[in-house]
Amino acid sequence: MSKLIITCAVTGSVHTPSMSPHLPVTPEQIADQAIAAAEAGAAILHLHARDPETGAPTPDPDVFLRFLPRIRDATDAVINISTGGGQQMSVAQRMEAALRVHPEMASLNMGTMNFGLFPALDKPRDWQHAWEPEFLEASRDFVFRNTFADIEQLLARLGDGCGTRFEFECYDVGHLYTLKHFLDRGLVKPPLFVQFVLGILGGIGADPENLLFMKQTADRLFGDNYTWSVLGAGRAQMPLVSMSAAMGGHVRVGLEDSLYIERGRLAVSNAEQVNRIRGIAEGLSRTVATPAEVRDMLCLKGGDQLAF
Ligand code: KMH
Ligand code: ZN
Repeated sequence: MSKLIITCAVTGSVHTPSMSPHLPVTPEQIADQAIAAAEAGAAILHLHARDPETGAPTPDPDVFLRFLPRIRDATDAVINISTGGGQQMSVAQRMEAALRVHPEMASLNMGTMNFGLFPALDKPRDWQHAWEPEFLEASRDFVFRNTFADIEQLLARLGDGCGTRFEFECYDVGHLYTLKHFLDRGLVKPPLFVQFVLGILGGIGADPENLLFMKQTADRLFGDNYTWSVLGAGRAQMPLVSMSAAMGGHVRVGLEDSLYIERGRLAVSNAEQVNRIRGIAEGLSRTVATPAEVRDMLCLKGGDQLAF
């Protein structure tokens, strides 16, 4: 089995500050937690930004630039900027930060879909900010837009234009076929780094059988041209990433994907989740890949090629 790539998705745009006191929100908190996650073994840091005052997701490149230099200077980790952004952001806004900083990696979401966060409203909470329940409720009518034209634009402007390579986020089997379409057209180049995303309401469910099906389908479509990683949303996180580690895949953890370390216990940090999967993987005789090894495995341009 190859060395294990651990991606840590540090804050995201799914959870809101009232759900966990440990969710990093300010540039300082995002940088501190990202650096600690890298020290724990995360070779790739998948990053979103939040408004430092309210904790609401923001696409503002200036906010990204309040934490990116600190992370770059303190770690060798691969910086991966989200182009999925969050609800209430246009596709143009979602790509702004990545186009500004020319990261080694960026996420690329492989299809338009529903993305339901509103079940989180079922749990009664004291909301710190009025925007939080409104944001979750709005997801009932939210379309997560990733059309063929959007994907083509990102591949051209960010991939060809900035030398960025992609974390192809596939939330269902159809997204794998869309990726294959772009491979056949020569618009994406191997080795592909495919993130199987399980457990989002609107995408494929977080069942082990579905992971096997995604993997079997990707094997058929991509053969030796790809490497794969898994993220499980919410309580599915640790079981599914453990399954991936056992099967020879790579893993993504982080508070973007789950706020918990185990049933009923909030993770106190991103690094805690990185340490947990690292221990599980090492118990399975998987060795964790360094950022340099990841650059080699995924053909990345190098951490000295960033535009900041
Ligand atoms: N929140 C994840 C399920 C992105 O940033 O491009 C998906 C994600 C999207 O990471
Ligand atoms: Zn993300």
